[in-house]
Amino acid sequence: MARSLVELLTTHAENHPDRTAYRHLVTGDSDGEIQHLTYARLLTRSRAVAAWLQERGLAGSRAMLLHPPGLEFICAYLGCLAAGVVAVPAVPPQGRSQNHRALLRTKRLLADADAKVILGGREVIAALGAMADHLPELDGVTRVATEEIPDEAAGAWRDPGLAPDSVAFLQYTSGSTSVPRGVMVTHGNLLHNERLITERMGHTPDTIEEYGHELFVSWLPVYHDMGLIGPVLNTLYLGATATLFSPLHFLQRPARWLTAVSRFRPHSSGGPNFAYELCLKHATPQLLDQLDLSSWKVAFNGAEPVRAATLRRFTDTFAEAGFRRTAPYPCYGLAEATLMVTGGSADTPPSLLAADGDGPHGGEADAAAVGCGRPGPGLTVVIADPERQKERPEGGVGEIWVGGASVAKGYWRNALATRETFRATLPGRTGRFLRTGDLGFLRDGELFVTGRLKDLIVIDGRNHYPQDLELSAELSHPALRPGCTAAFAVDGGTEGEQPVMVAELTPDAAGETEKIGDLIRSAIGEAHGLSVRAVVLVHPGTIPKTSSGKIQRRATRAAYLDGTLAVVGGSDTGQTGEGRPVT
Ligand code: 1ZZ
Repeated sequence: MARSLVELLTTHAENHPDRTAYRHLVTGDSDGEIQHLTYARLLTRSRAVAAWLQERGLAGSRAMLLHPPGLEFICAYLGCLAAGVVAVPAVPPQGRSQNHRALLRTKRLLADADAKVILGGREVIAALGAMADHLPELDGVTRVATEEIPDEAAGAWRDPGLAPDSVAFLQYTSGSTSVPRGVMVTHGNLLHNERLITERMGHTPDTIEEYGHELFVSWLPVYHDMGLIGPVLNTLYLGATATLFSPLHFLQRPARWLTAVSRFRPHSSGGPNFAYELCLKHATPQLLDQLDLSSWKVAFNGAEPVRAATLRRFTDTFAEAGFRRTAPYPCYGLAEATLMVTGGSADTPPSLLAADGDGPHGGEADAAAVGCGRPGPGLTVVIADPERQKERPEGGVGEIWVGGASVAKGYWRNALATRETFRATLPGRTGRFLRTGDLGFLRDGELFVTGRLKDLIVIDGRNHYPQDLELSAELSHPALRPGCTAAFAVDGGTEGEQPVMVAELTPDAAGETEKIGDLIRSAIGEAHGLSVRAVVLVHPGTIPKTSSGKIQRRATRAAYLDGTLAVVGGSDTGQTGEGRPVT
């Protein structure tokens, strides 16, 4: 049995060198320019990158990857793995408005990962070169555009002798600039999770053959676990073919996703719930007429709460284009467990459970809880009472804990956070558990995710750390008290979660509340790309804190929803009664 994805790549390149591993839709359009990467090319390119790293004595160190969406990223990522270098995928700084934020994040990650080399696309490497004088963080960090490493370098590659326990890459939990946490994913974790995805999604050898190896179509970002471990690496694991395009091209025209599925006829494709909503917004009779979605067997939906209403509307709308009733595939996972924890079945429709526990009926079906499937082989999911570290009985809501071979090794250079998150124990159970910080319950072995214990805010499938939003808000005006802002999300129905900012003002700022509210709104818009549902300005000392001075976001949220916050000013765009106007 293969001990790493690197070994598997070698086997595939020997067995079917000319098969396309990945195609990249350069413009996002299925009838536009398409780049192809065969298994043989992928092996050569990844070995060239690997040998280049090995020659510079970088084995064992970290390499940051800053590539735009495309095939070069995959060659570089596998090049790191083949060199025994720990890959650190990151979002490349691009686009003017994003530059400042992206650069700040790049600098923080570079320092936290202690990366010795940056591999990137030509443009990113050139841009970093131009800024190098002002970026002391780049001192001593080698930079290279991977396109420029010649094929001939591949000959010098040496097998690094990868062990299942060695770290393959660091998955930085997306978005956090203030508290970067790199999840250490080992080669063993990767193989285990790929086996699990394969089993849960029904990617059997017969199915892959039947589909002519067309396994995935994906626009998901590859620096995020769902895009990377999912479509990109599951394709590699199975020696199949995936069609990829940029998330920006999807966001510009969501119909491109459906058109690509229709054209390339993959078995599996998916994204967060918001992506299905976006498609619904753009579904026109002309589009429906052109589509044939009948190949699509697994339409996976995860990374944020899965909504029964979205599944129903999507299935009803696209049935006309051949979309199967059994295709919606809710699933749950997180970077700390490599990727997938639970998933449905490829051949059955999702389970819906009405609030009274009797299954959905009539018009209430849209409000039903959606089952996220069962744990894959080799994983155990238990529901724990987080206060008492005890297992909850079947059906009881508690924190989702996960044990098994997909659970990552810990957080990079953060022993405290590793102990708190990865080393939980339960009476009567052997082994250590990962505390996910998510809430849910089990029913007949199926997981239902009901909420979140941790403060993470998930909007349009992107994770935002409240600390980051709070810092951006506080910096927008001097009258905002440092460390006295709370960011949290409220439920906006099919709009998904929406952020609310509560901020304490110094007493002398009372006359300026409207201006300050607007500044916070635009700071969050510019720095995080989020549209704030409500800004609530309050007197000093209003925001509840722990005895050690930590912001109590959940308590602040509860007070906001109850209407018990003493408000000085602000603005509210909430359309429902939930966030009442505050000015
Ligand atoms: P991340 C081809 N969350 O988002 C294979 N699922 O990781 C695809 N909340 O660490 C397989 N309901 O960034 C897909 N169903 O965030 C595998 O996101 C399953 O709060 C999807 O702690 C994996 C998504 C990976 C991902 C993790 C956090 C979780 C949770 C939230 C994920 C969710 C969900 C509600 C779900």
